[in-house]
Amino acid sequence: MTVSTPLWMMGAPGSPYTRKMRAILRYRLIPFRMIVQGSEAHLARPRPKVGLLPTFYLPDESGQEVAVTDSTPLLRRLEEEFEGRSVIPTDPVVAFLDALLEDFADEWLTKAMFHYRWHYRADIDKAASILPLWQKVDVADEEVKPLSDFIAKRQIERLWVVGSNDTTAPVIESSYQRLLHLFDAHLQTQPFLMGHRPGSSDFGFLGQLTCLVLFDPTPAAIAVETAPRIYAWVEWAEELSGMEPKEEDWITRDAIPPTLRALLGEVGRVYAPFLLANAEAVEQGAERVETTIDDRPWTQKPFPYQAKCLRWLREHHASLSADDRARVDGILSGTGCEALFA
Ligand SMILES: N[C@@H](CCC(=O)N[C@@H](CS)C(=O)NCC(=O)O)C(=O)O
Repeated sequence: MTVSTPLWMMGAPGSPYTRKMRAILRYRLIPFRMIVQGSEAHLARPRPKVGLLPTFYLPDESGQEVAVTDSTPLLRRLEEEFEGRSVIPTDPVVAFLDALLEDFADEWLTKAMFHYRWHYRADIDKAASILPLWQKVDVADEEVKPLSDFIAKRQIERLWVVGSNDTTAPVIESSYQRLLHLFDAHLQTQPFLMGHRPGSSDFGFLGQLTCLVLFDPTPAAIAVETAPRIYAWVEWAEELSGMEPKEEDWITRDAIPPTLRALLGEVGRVYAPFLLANAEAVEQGAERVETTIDDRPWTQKPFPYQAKCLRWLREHHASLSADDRARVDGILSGTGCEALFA
């Protein structure tokens, strides 16, 4: 069913996936209307199966408006519905690397995002005081206070979902710091992960980094001190409506930048072992994921959605032609990511 514009989206500025999708709509010049959670416009619309931010309202096969979530399939549906300014690289080999890095941002970098927002006092206080005002700004202070307390309590209780705890904090924090360094090195030679035009992975990174680098004080201070270029990138890349992308702007399979392979090395170092241990725990119905990541202990509740992420990545890998798969495997060899597809 073709969608009509403007697209309607419910989201919030504090949500990394909202920022990811909003930046894609802006870059792709797709007209949209954004509404906030809890507003009249939101309450009048259908509810998704799982209430997540952002939620899009799109027609189903019969033309009926339904609520749809999950940025990864959503942005791919928009590719089918709207032509031009694609965020999926044309070469299937490059598109695979893009999908892998997008998944890493959505599912691993978000651990840092959620961890930093709800772990240290300064970040908790800032988020608790501002997040409720993003639902409605014209309210008296006494009305905000209970909402602040409610949101902070609920989110801190949910830290286990992403695997942030005292055991895993050092792994998450050092991965974030390495990532800043590696991404900064990459950006010194080209403006996007995917070359001179952005891919879905760029928007995945962007979404999480709007929180980490622009909003939450602890990770933002680290970024501004060690990688000011990334701060500049995030503010700039949120609004790419004026760019004129060309086919030759994508990186090519024959010249994968060493700095991109170094980033894939971070994916292999932390995210690959996590995905494998998590999928095994989910499969065995285990109470906990207990593994070693980056030579340090890792423990968290199993996360069924992320077992699906591994399955999707494997299906994508298997769907490549034999030639393309061999090229991908060659690029991933030695990064640690190859373990995902062994
Ligand atoms: N995989 C989803 C994740 C979306 C998601 O987890 N959104 C968060 C906020 S950024 C959420 O709505 N969490 C539940 C809640 O806050 O109630 C996507 O890519 O859109």
